[in-house]
Amino acid sequence: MSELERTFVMVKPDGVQRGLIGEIVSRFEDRGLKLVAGKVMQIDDELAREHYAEHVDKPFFDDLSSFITSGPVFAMVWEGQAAVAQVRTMMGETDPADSAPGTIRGDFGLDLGRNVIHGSDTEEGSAAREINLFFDADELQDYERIDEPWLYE
Ligand code: D4T
Repeated sequence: MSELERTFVMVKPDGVQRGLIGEIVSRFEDRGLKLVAGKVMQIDDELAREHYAEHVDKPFFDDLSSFITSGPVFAMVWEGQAAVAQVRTMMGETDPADSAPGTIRGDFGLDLGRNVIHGSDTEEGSAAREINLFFDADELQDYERIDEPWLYE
């Protein structure tokens, strides 16, 4: 087994309203990833600006900020081998219209501005930054899944 990673994942307000939390959690659980934190929460304007700092000056930022603060999200941390990249692959492309069937956005989305889920990108430090932004250290659980010997060589 190579090193385990943690990644930040969030069901966005559209996914929460459409009742997709359970389906999305099931996909990651079935894959063998381990849920180490999760909470329903509301993102305020300040957190939206921090989380989407790279997009603050983009023309779509105001719509993006209104959307992400429009209702509760389900924030999570998932752990597993190459978890950051595996979650990104399972999510599909940023635009659901470009996402393959079988991916979360390819199965549940049609529009770029309603793309159901967020997952940390693979850039070094992104996942750790986002986990720290949304969770306190004592909200993250360390434990073993009973099937770990059957998930990893
Ligand atoms: P997030 O961060 O939401 O998981 O999406 P990605 O990591 O896949 O994509 P991103 O950071 O490039 O975009 C963030 C968010 O902004 C919306 N968006 C993006 C938009 O509304 N219009 C646009 O032109 C772009 C590029 C969708 C996702």
